Amino acid sequence: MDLRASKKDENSSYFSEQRGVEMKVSGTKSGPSIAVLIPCLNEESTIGKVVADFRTCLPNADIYVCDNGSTDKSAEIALASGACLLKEKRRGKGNAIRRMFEEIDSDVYIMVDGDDTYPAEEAAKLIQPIINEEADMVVATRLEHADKGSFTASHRFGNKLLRSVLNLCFNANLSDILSGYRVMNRDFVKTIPITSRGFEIEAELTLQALSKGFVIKEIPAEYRSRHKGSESKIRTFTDGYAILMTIIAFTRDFRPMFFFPMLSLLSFISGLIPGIRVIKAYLKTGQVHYISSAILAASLMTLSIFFFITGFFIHTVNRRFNEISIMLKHTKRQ
Ligand SMILES: Nc1nc2c(ncn2[C@@H]2O[C@H](COP(=O)(O)OP(=O)(O)OP(=O)(O)O)[C@@H](O)[C@H]2O)c(=O)[nH]1
Ligand SMILES: [Mg+2]
Repeated sequence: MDLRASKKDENSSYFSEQRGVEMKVSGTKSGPSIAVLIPCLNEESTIGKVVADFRTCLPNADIYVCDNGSTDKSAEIALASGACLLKEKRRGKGNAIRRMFEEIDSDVYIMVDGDDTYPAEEAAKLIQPIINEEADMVVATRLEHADKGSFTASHRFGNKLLRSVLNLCFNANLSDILSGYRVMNRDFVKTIPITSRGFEIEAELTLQALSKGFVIKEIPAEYRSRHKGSESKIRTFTDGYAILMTIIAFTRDFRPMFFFPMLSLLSFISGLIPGIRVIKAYLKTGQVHYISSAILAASLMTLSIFFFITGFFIHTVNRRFNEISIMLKHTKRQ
């Protein structure tokens, strides 16, 4: 479905009335079409500037704002600034991004926050690796060029912790897994099944890319502090926990030969602790003493074997799925 040229359908909540601004059809003469996707919740103080900045820096791009529940004037300001507005019933940033991925048709997708923390001027350099087909997703990494005050101490710590867990689980070396400023190609956007509802979306995009073999390129970019009076929507612990659970779920499903042997090892060591004295007593006396310790140790050892075997099963199932998806791609191309 192509939202570049016209209103989607009669029942759609997509608004094309742009108050005097004609909707542009990008990618006709001068190369690939570009869509800027902006999730927005109560950002009336900045959304107009973000849309205007992207219109200046990328005059041929189509700009979309997805609002799902703003109680301020964000939606009106976005429309007045020349953006196309999508309304989404389900709350959460992840739902807003998924809606835009589903509905918008383009060659290149830029995802950026509506709080004016990411400069539009950096977009040109972020797009290049996608245009040159060097990467499927370019991530603007913030930690090198972050303004003082743009990260709270807890956010910086959480960022590093989650990044380290993800890098360990996926044998990766990424420096920012939670950046909201990304450029993606059509193949990536249209083939990954997004399931995140909230702030796990950025981590999920990275995890989807890693688990499906898409190429990620990181480029350092400036990260500014929020404007005075505008409020962060992220809840450090609740959202941090949801992101951690997303990383763990992806590791379980896509790195089973790392996840399950780890559980197996943990179970084995836990079984060894009560088991040692049972074995020692048995070697001394030839009889099984400490019955409860023996039962506990045997159960944990059995669990350890069970985890190990589960890893193999899931690995085999994944292999078959990989083969099927490669075969489907081949069939599509023919
Ligand atoms: N549509 C939509 N957008 C959201 C929702 N929650 C947050 N956003 C937008 O997502 C972007 C990022 O949210 P922020 O609150 O800035 O989160 P953050 O950038 O991770 O955190 P800060 O560093 O504190 O700014 C902003 O443009 C928000 O308006 C939501 O439920 N729906
Ligand atoms: Mg922000």
